Amino acid sequence: MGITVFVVGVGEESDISQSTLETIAGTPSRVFRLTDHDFLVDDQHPRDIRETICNASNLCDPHPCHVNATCRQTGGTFTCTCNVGFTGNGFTCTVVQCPALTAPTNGALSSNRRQYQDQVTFTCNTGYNLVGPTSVTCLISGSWSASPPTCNPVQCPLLTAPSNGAVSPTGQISFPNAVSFTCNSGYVLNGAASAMCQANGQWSNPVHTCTRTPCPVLAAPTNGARTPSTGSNLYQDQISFNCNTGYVLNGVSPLTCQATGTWSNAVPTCTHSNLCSPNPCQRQGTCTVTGPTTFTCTCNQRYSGHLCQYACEDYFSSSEASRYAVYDNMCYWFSPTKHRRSRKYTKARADCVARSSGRGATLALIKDADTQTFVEQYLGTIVSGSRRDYWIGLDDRAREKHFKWNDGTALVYQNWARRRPLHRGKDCAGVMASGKWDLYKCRQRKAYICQMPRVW
Ligand SMILES: [Ca+2]
Repeated sequence: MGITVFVVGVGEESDISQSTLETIAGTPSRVFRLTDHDFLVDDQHPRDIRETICNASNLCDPHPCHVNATCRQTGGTFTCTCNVGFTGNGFTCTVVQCPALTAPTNGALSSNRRQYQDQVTFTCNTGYNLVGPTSVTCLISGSWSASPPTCNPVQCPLLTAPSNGAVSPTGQISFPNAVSFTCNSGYVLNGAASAMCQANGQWSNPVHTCTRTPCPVLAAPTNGARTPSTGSNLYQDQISFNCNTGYVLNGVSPLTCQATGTWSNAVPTCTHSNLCSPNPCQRQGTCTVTGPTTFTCTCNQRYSGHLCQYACEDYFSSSEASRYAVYDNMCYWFSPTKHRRSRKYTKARADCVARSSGRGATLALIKDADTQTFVEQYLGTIVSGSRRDYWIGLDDRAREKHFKWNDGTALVYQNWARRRPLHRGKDCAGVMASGKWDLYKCRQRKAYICQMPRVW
């Protein structure tokens, strides 16, 4: 139910302006300015006012409300209500507005409109995906129907680093970023060094492979060969070289293909060897070249040493040279059996030592059955007829019945002719023609067997 208000003011005409009165009344037709009291009492005017206001058939015509408001008459009154989309008291209505929108980063808005029922749509730039609502509407409440979306960059598939290489940076990469491919030292990349994550979510280049750095192909040296004969020229490969017989290798072998793509050294050369000319081997030994600076001598029997420089006969005069034999890399010399060449035990031992010029000669040491067999066999070839005994390097002069070999070692292997040697005044051992041992007085004169190292 509307309320009709009447106001009567008395005062100077300048106290209140016509426009203020019209604002209060809502329309000029309801404002009446009277000049004096008589007007109010006697005149037709009051009756006109009452009829105009109270008997009006349509209070909403002319429209007394705001242009964006609706007037409703109820009995003798009317009400003003702002239209939908406007807010106010009906005499003053302002439009409903939502907050201003800004375009999402890497995207755009369809318009900047933001009044009630306005719809704004969003789009994202190429390479960006819209996450959220594609459009929002301004509600009667003055808020948008939803939060605006964001534009997220398109992501490319995860990349796996190539074998023997790396991809950088790692992890999820999105448009419009790029990655670079590198290979470990010694490897080269086959293809592009980088790839970009494109707007369509695809990489601009595939991941390439890292293969071993190649070195130049090497040929075999003249008068030589390489192993392997072909190929094998990638990082860490090795090639070895050798020369034909009679040639020596000058340089390094094998060569290794390095990370830099170069060989560790120059290819070696094969040059004719002169190591065996003139023949460095003595006593007609055979010379064979075995390397750039090495050769070997193959010695004729009886000679030894790397130049065949050693011979048992060197210990002896030419007339005695036939009385030696070689066994187990030792020279054995059997002294002549003539009486004048016989020696007492100590003299015989001293003669052996003197012959070897300090090279460690002794009387023969027969420490095992094999050496015994050798001695027996040799005695069999040079002894005939009458019995001959030879001193060997065994005695118990230091302590009775405690035999020691000339080199200080104790007696282990034994080959005595008797079950127990007869010790009565006898301290020095000898070997009989039969090969069996016996014990003699050391001052007796006998032939003797010396042993000297074959090589020194
Ligand atoms: Ca004794």
